[in-house]
This record gives sequence, C-alpha cells and structure tokens, in this order.
Amino acid sequence: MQSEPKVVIVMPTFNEKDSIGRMIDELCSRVFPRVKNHKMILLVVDDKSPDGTGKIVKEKMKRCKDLYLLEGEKAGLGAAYTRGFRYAIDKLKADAIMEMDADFQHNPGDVPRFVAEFDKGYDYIIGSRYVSGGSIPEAWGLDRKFFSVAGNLIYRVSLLMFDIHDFTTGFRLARVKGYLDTINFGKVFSNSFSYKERLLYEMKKRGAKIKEIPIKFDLRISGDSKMTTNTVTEQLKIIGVIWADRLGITK
Ligand SMILES: Nc1nc2c(ncn2[C@@H]2O[C@H](COP(=O)(O)OP(=O)(O)OP(=O)(O)O)[C@@H](O)[C@H]2O)c(=O)[nH]1
Ligand SMILES: [Mg+2]
Repeated sequence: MQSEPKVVIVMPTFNEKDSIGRMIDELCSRVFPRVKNHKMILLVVDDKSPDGTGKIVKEKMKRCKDLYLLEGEKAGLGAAYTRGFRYAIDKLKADAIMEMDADFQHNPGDVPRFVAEFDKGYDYIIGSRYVSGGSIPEAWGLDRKFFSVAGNLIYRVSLLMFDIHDFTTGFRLARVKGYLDTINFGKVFSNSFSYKERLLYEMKKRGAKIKEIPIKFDLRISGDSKMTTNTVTEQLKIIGVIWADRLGITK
C-alpha cells in the first residue's frame, strides 16, 4: 500500500517570538487536520534567535507531534532554506516542500489551497500577489510598493519569463521527486533572499508544471523586517547569475 504524500512546511525564523507560538498553534491544531490524505509537517529553521524563538518551538513540540526544529548559526535566509530543504528531503522524506514565513504575512489558512494544486499534478505552486485576487499591503509605504512592483517587472523582462508574475514571493510549494532532489542547493543558492529567484529558475529549467495562485500578503503582525539594502543588491545580481547559467558560462 502506498503511504500518503508528505508535505513539509519549511519555516525560517529569526527573532519571531511574538508570532511563532500562534503560527504553530494555527497550523498544528487548525490547518493540518483540514488537509486530508496527506502527512503534514512543520519544520522551523531557527538561527539561534536571541529572543528565545527556539525555546517556544521546543515547548510546542511537546504537544504537536508534527513539529520539528532545526537550529543553526545565522547565515542568511538562503542558507536557512538550504538547511531546511536538505533536512526535509533526507531526513523527513518529503514529497513536497512549502516555503512560508512565520510573521503571518502568509495566511496559514491558504496552505490547503497549495496542497490541492499539488494533488492536481502541478510541480511548483507559487503564491502570487500579482495575479487577479492577490495583493500587497495597502499600508506599505510608496517606496516598498515601488520596489516590489518594479522588482517583479524587472525580473519578468530581464529574465524573459513573461508567464510569471511574482518572483519574490516566499509562499510556495515545490515537488521533491525529479525537481528539488536534483538541485544542489549548496552550489546554486545564494545565502540571501535571492535564493527565491534562483529556485524559480531551477524549477523552470527542469520543466516544472507551474501554477500561480492568488495570495493576500499582509503586514507582519509584530517583530522587525530582516530585509536590508544588501538584499536589494543581491536581488539584482541574481539576474546576471541566471543569465550566466543559461549561457553556460558558469563554473
Ligand atoms: N533562520 C532565518 N530566518 C530568517 C532570516 N532572515 C529572515 N528570516 C525569516 O524569514 C521570514 C521572512 O523574513 P521577513 O523579514 O519577514 O521578510 P519580508 O516578509 O520580506 O519583510 P517584511 O514585510 O518586512 O516582514 C521570516 O519568518 C523571518 O523570521 C535568517 O537569516 N535566518
Ligand atoms: Mg515578513
């Protein structure tokens, strides 16, 4: 008998003490029981947050059996995802991996919609703010709105990927077999936020069947943003890196 597909949500955290407990409760007690015929797991990848995020997760693990914690040194978002993806594939034997933030900008209630598209046969499901029905926070300042909208436009045009509308979203689901398990994360992922564009490129390169589904991206409920100016530079550099790979001029 075939076992039910295993979906692992990889959730990186750095100083998210005010949201992580609520997020775990929401996923473990409300959302996971709603997803029938799948084994749902939450893997928190915490970089030894000084605010005690890891301690809260350990406490919650006593009651939620589908919760795991992976602790490590802080080396950036891409590095945290690399660790998380590897653990989810090698140790947890995931069939699909979701990326999701801890600060409630991603609605945990949307998780079953991603799984439903995976069941239809899609390999890469992208939670998109820039398709009909999706949105960015009304309260964002003009600068943040501009960077997000213009950034995505720049990616579409410069990477010639006109079928994709949201390159920088961090709410996604990817199939493992034939896709994530063929990617050398350590080699291709940058440690920064730009791992996102690279992962999208790698999935497309492998011929993934892609579906963008609308999401409403909210304001973070508490805590501080981890985006920096460095993030913006890295996110522009990734265009050159992807073109170098396309043209076969990488090492
Ligand atoms: N483990 C780990 N997690 C990180 C790191 N940087 C960011 N995160 C987490 O990744 C998720 C996304 O980071 P955010 O700072 O929320 O980025 P953002 O959503 O683009 O920015 P805001 O809209 O300001 O929240 C959050 O759950 C963070 O706690 C990191 O270096 N290590
Ligand atoms: Mg956030």
